[in-house]
Amino acid sequence: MTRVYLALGSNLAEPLNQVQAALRALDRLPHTQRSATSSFYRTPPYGPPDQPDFLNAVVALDTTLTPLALLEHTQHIEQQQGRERKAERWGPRTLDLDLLLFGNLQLNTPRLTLPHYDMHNRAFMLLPLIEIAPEITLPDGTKATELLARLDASTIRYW
Ligand code: 5RY
Ligand code: CA
Ligand code: CA
Ligand code: CA
Repeated sequence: MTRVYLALGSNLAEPLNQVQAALRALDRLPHTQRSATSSFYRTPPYGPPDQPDFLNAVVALDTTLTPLALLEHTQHIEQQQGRERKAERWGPRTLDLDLLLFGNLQLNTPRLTLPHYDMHNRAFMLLPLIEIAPEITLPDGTKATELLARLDASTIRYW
């Protein structure tokens, strides 16, 4: 059984509904239990500007699925919720599910990088992660709280 942390993001088509639907879909995954869910946060868009604020959250899952099997399931949930592949990278989306941590696994493949390649720069991932796992460390031993302390989280509010 592996503890997994999954980030949720939405900034289209009623983000609260999107994220609640995603939680129900995650609860239907085989061989997987949702063990914690962060608060829902309203965060300004990073990357391309001129898009709506995001709803961001993080959930903890306990699973016996493999990383790639879990990735397949999360991508299927994104597709079920109308995720569109647009030409513009990092445009607004109905639902984005990102694997942050999969136990202490480090993995670098074309399909999947673990830990998430940019989580150390993203307060909208670290703040909800720390809410549900205050003591969490990355596989390299770095504390998530140390990473967040270097970032500006002052623009993050509750949804
Ligand atoms: C930067 C560039 C692209 C940061 C930077 C992305 C979300 C990024 C987002 C989200 C919020 C994206 C990826 N420098 N902003 N921007 N929440 N996803 N607030 O989930 F994150 S696109
Ligand atoms: Ca289940
Ligand atoms: Ca993302
Ligand atoms: Ca993604």
